[in-house]
Amino acid sequence: MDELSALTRLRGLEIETPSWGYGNSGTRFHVYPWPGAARTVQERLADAALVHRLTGCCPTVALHIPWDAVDDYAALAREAEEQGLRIGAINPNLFGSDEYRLGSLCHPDAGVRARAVEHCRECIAIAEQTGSTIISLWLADGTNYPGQDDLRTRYARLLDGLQEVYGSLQDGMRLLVEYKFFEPGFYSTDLPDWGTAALACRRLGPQAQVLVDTGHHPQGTNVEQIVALLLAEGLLGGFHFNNRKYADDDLIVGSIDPFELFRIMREIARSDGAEGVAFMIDQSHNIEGKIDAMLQSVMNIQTAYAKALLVDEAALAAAQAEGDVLGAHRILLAAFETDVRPLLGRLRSELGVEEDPVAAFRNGGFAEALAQERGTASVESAYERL
Ligand code: LRH
Ligand code: MN
Repeated sequence: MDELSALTRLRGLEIETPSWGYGNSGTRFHVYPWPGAARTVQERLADAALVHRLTGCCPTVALHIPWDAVDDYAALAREAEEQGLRIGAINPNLFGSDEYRLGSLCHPDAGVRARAVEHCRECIAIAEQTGSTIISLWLADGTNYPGQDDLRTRYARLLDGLQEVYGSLQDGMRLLVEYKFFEPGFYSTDLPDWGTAALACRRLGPQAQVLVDTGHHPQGTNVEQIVALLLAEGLLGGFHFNNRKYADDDLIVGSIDPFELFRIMREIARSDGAEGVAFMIDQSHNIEGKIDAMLQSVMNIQTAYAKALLVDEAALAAAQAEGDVLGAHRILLAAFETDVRPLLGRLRSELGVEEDPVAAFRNGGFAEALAQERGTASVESAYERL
């Protein structure tokens, strides 16, 4: 499409940032505290609001419960609003307590399953108070050894549990079902792939859709083909954007394979029916600054989308129809190799933000001010808690 139409589409791209991406997160080996990193939900909201002020396209922040638990969620939503932000997806946490050792919705014990459903219902009630319309559900459920549990029985528990959660959704709310092929389950995972998530969503109903976390696939997976299929089926609810070289590395989106991100965003750019797809980031920044990492992530998504919007679709369709294999591929490459910085510069000047939000952050003294104000909070890693 032409630049003007691309600009219109780019103006409509809103990216949700994760509250947990602003805090000190690390690996099981160590958590390297970052000076000025957010320590409370209020500081995480303030950082998300800063990212929105510097990009003009991140008006919502996702919460994770209980990491972001407060007494008054309506008040929290008002605090966010005062900073030009809205509360976005509510993420239940069905992996962070001892009783989930053998799973949550798929746990052998009915009492644990019931409490897991209850936690999801609490998150639905929170969404009502924050005005959120998305419940974003990922299950760590799985097994570590063959024979540990019955795979078909766990699948039946999964469907029953999801059905109970789905039944508690309010009108206008969506349940996004996130899959992941392994970890922390190292033999089986109860929601391992797009197929299982899609089957479950079809059984649940129209308010259930699949969430594609770009780091949750086996090596070599054609993620854009999964996206194309889910779009065709009306089952693509949203993304958790990040990048990886090996496993679920949760690195800055587009930092390892920008061509893959371009191919994914092209499936969005070329298709109608992408309305309602939630573009959310899900990353943990272990050794780098949190806010400029988030800003770079937003820029990488905008860059991939801008390039994808510039694909000459008519010429591509003609080359594909003629079976001109290399010709078709080169048309895609031409868009990917287009320098879209001038186009994004126009977008950002229209949005009233700096041409380079990362430079604006770094040259604006924000990091120093936050480090001054908040200091450096150290966090123990899993191993260090031993
Ligand atoms: C699981 C996951 C999920 C979250 C968590 C922070 O790997 O992608 O989306 O709840 O990361
Ligand atoms: Mn995720």
